Amino acid sequence: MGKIYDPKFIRNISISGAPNVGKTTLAEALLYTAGQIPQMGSVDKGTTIMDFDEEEIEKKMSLRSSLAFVEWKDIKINMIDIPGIPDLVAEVRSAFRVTEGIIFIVSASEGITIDTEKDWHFADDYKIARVVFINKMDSEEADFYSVAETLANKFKKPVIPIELPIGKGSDFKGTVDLIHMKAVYPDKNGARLDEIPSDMMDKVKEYREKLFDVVAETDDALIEKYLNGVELTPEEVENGVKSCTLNNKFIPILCGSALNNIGTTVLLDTIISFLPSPLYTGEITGKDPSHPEQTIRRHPDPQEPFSGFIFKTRIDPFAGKISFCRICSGVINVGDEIYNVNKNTKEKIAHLYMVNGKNMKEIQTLEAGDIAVFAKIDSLDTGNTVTDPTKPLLYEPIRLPSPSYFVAIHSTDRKAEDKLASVFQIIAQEDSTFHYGYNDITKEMVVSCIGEIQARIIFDIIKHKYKLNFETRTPRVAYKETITAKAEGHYKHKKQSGGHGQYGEVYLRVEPLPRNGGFAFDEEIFGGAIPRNYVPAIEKGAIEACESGVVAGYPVVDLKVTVYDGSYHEVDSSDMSFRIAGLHATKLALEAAKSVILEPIAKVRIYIDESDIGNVMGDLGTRRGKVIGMDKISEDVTVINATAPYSEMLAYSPVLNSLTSGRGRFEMEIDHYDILPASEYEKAKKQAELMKKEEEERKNS
Ligand SMILES: Nc1nc2c(ncn2[C@@H]2O[C@H](COP(=O)(O)OP(=O)(O)OP(=O)(O)O)[C@@H](O)[C@H]2O)c(=O)[nH]1
Ligand SMILES: [Mg+2]
Repeated sequence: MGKIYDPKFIRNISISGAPNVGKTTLAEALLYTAGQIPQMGSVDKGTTIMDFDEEEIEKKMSLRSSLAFVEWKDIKINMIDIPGIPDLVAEVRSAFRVTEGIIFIVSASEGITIDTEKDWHFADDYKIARVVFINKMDSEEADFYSVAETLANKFKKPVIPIELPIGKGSDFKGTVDLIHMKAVYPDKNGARLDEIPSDMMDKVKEYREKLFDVVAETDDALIEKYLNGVELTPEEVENGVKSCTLNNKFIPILCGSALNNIGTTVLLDTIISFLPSPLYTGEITGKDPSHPEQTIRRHPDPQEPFSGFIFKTRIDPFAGKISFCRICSGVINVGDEIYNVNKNTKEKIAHLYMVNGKNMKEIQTLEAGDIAVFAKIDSLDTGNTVTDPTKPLLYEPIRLPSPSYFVAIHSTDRKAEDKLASVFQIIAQEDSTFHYGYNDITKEMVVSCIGEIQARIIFDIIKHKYKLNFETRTPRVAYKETITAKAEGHYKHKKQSGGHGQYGEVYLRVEPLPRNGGFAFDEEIFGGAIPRNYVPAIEKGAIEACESGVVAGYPVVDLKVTVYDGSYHEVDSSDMSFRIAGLHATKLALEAAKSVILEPIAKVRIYIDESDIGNVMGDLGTRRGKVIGMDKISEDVTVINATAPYSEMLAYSPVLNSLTSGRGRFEMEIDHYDILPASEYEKAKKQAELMKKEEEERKNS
């Protein structure tokens, strides 16, 4: 049976930062320092707790978030190691959603990158307390002071060191604790305290002053003492740093080398002392599912009714579906029944686990503030709220950007194609930013996600793990056709071939409907020219005619077909005859009704720096984009709201990257259809021909 931790003895921490800065290695060092594992594994050898997936071991990088925990001075620290690849934004947002603190890792040799900034802004959005850990101090290119300076200047809140490195590169030995004024060296018992090297005293004085300036601000009594030149005590500084960090007003910088396990004991102490517990963060609000306008409040209190939030799903080849649940309130026990509020289903908890990477340990009970793991409960999906069946409430789902990268999937192997859909389903459960669907117009499977790197990772997994082969290409555009004028069509279907003949005559009218009007059908037949029972067959024929239009063969939409006259034969008329007459009469009417091609228009949101507005707007103009408005959503970020033809935006990702030096991102979704300019007709017709050819090849294969 696992130990049960009171919420005030829990810390939930995200380990975040740009790719390759050492997040997984740091998690490994923390697990080792806290005694959770007997020796440190290595990313390069594929032996870490957090990067356990075959593909991660092969690529030597994290591809999804992993959870593990340590106990440090009686406090349980749940750590989520987030992959650095910027496309995997769902991993960042889901981890931030369920952790009260972040260890932000920055490389001492590479400094801040655009990816660091993006995650930092997410953390600001979620208002999460954080500490910075400047890693890789053992690297020869390490430059702690320059990185610390950039951090201090880059962000609005004070970001100031609370420790300084002793040496760097191969001489990096330990750190100076600026609060307690001690040198801290790694030791077989964790850490050894010593006097500060005398040659560092100038730097120490300089940085202690920076720290004191901020800390003194927290308290009037401290300001007075400080201004009168009275030295603040270590306790006063510590309390000041603690209160500022807990309340996210100040961000302390620490440093070390994850690889050599230097700086980890101070980091663990900092996590438990300065980062908030679930109890500290307190109230969580949700909505009453029956009255969404009403807010329900829960607290990380074991006495309250159970509620939890599923923030992550993993599909394990052996254990099946694994659901990670942040317990927001109450207690969960094996044998309890829980209610999935999103799905309206009840589930019995047969097993409950705590996990360390891939290792799952069965437990009986967990309390509010902790992270529980359920296995094999199919109805649970990421973003679902689970509660005590008698006390439901709904927590807000994880806010995720819409996809901006689209790829069509092609396979010449029919069996592989069927299997692909089921593999996509698994992947979509694990990654909420991955979507897929079959487009009936373009006759292709289209996958959408945040970016090209994410797509490539997913495709590699499918090829290696599921052994499925397929090709990818830019998706086709789902053009449609419509009419721009009223017109009439007449067709008499008459055949005499032994026995019963075939007879049906139809007069009909087509007229345009407003955009999104779809297809409408009506009849105005007088005097029984066509018996009523044949009208549905005529409608069927008209619908069939609209499946492929007369300009390039795309489906025809936004029109009304009205049958107003015709004739029939007592013996030879049938549903089939009238269907054929309806089909041809409609085709003839479409020919006369000035048919045009429609193209999908996307609503686009482009997030950029103010300085890139000119470039981005100029480029949008060349893509037939129309700017609707602009919003400055923060000090650094401006959003351009625009519409643009979907076809022009399919390969926009790399363009935006180069226009904004990697800072920009965009989201889009198809909003409406508009008439395709004549200059683009050739493209649409060529695509239609290709589709036809491919369809024939498929039929013959
Ligand atoms: N010199 C040095 N190398 C380090 C240190 N920490 C990690 N590394 C190396 O940096 C590389 C990346 O380490 P990871 O721990 O996988 O980095 P990560 O941030 O988890 O990377 P992603 O999850 O893929 O974004 C590996 O080769 C590590 O051995 C460090 O403190 N010093
Ligand atoms: Mg990693």
